Amino acid sequence: MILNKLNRQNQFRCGWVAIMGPPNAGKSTLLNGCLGQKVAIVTPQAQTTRNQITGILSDAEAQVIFMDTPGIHQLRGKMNRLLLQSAWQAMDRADALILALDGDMYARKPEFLDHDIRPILPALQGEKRPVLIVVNKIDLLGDKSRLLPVLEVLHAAVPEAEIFPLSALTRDGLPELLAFLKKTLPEKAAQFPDDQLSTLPSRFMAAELVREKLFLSMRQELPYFTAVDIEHWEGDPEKNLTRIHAVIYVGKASHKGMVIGRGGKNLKRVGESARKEMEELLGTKVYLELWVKLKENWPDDLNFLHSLGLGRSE
Ligand SMILES: Nc1nc2c(ncn2[C@@H]2O[C@H](COP(=O)(O)OP(=O)(O)OP(=O)(O)O)[C@@H](O)[C@H]2O)c(=O)[nH]1
Ligand SMILES: [Mg+2]
Repeated sequence: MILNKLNRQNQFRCGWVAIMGPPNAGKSTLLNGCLGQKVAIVTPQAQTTRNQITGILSDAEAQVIFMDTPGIHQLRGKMNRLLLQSAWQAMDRADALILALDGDMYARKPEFLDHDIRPILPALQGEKRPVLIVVNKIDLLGDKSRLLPVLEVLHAAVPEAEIFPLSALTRDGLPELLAFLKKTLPEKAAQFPDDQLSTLPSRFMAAELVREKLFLSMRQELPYFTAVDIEHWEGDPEKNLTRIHAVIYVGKASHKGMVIGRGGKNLKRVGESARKEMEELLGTKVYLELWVKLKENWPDDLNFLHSLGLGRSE
């Protein structure tokens, strides 16, 4: 009997965890923080993530397969529909759910909280699976007591949820979240080898890095109207080199010059910083060529969006 109980306690646990929430809450930062490595791109602009991004955390006790998702919002258009679709698909297959929220913002502007959680709340209320609410960015809060009204509203809205105030960026509070999460996952054998960090191909990650650098180099709305695809990928093991040709698609002719920048300056900057991170990712030297191409109104072209993997889930 005692032995039986001990065995049960030592059972390996494995499951899928969807990280959902409004745009810019820090979902991708939370994924990277949990893994201790960068898998998802992060920028200060909302609506950075466009795909379901898996990140796998394995240790001796459990394997947690996180799914980072696009922010849930109420915007229209074909692309936004696909973004929402992949967020809801992640929720469907998850064993546990994380709702990530920007705690700092709601402490300052409580009136936004209701608006931002409204599209997600009905899906969480009465949920049988474990629900964890991450109240993120607490490192930005001087006076932590300002969070109390936010926590009260959240507790009243989803009483069965476990609430974790934390900072995904500094990782303060992450160990508690992970410990709780692991305990709640189903008893099951690992689904992936323990050294696998993601299910995403390097090709996709390389394209994402270019997109991240575009977001970071252009502060306006423009990056929303860019997409990146890898046209050519060739490894040269003898030279320990990877040759990558990436295409940056813009939806309007006027955007082309803005991406390229005066004298090609912006494109060069994007290329240099993306290349450096690709070298870290691949462990080889990278020769990166970037092209900017016009594809009129690509955010409304469903075939093109599908070819970028939008709306697809693991
Ligand atoms: N200070 C602080 N900033 C954070 C924290 N978490 C995320 N951020 C910042 O918030 C911004 C958005 O972070 P992301 O991780 O891209 O947010 P997201 O929810 O994935 O956003 P979308 O993919 O656009 O929906 C970035 O500038 C992050 O550096 C945190 O704990 N503390
Ligand atoms: Mg994101």
